[in-house]
Amino acid sequence: MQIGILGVGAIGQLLAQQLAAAGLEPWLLPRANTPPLAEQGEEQVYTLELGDQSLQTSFLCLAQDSSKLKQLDLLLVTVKAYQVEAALEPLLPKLHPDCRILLLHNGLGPHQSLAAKLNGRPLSLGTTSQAALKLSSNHIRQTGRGLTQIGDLSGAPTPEAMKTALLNAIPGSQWSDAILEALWQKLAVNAVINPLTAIHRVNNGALAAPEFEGTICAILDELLQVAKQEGIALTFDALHARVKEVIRLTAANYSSMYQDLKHGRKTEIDYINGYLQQRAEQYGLTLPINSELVAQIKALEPRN
Ligand code: KPL
Repeated sequence: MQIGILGVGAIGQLLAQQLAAAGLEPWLLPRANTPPLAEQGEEQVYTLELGDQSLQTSFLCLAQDSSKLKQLDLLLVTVKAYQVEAALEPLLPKLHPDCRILLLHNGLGPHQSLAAKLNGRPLSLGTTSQAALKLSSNHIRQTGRGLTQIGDLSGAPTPEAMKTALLNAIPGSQWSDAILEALWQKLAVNAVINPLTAIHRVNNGALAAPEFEGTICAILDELLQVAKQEGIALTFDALHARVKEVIRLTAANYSSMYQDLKHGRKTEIDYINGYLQQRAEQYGLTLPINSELVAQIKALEPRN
């Protein structure tokens, strides 16, 4: 089975290392217009720091027009939500029609905008709370272990051998037959933690303070109104408990949105609270709290 990884950021590199450790030899595909680390067909050494261990692995880096793209059985897409369409679309005609796409990003949205372009190609979705920090273009440190959930959305189901290979390789991973529900739960976690930590410039743990409780409940109430319209079965108590648990488990972390703003990068707000806002409009709902958070984050994003 040949796996490709589109996007060689922290999560892309982490998964590449985990797949390689399980003997799967994935190929790496940097996004177009990012400088390739190696010429097409060349191997490049990547480093993973895990605790006091340092692991070096060589990966084959493919160019965007490599004939090897046709050999892929699975393309794992690990770029940011707002990069998915632009990164994936030019590659689709170069992939074998049976090559499965697996999207792994924070937030929701690209699976809907891509649907018409996939022409029946199998699509799977996933979410991970593993965490890694990019120290340089080919060097990461794993900063958190966590749950990875993967499931099928459309097209042919994932073959058993591929499922087993992925679940064996990725620590803490599980198959989800209701992947959209799992992604909405993660959406709830991100809709609370990401904008609040970025606006108040605090770590995740600071949100345990009583002053945030009202806002947290209001964000979740609004999310539940939209989820209900979408036919996604979620309950307030379960979501609230999950959000509180993630705040506790990742207390020392700074959210990805906090870090994006700190480094002058665009955020994934359009695919998190903005996604809720956009879906709400379809149903004639208004989401005052989520819309306010979107506006505040947009005001903090770099202009261009
Ligand atoms: O996914 C995250 C993020 O920062 O994007 C959480 C779970 C909030 C951890 O920081």
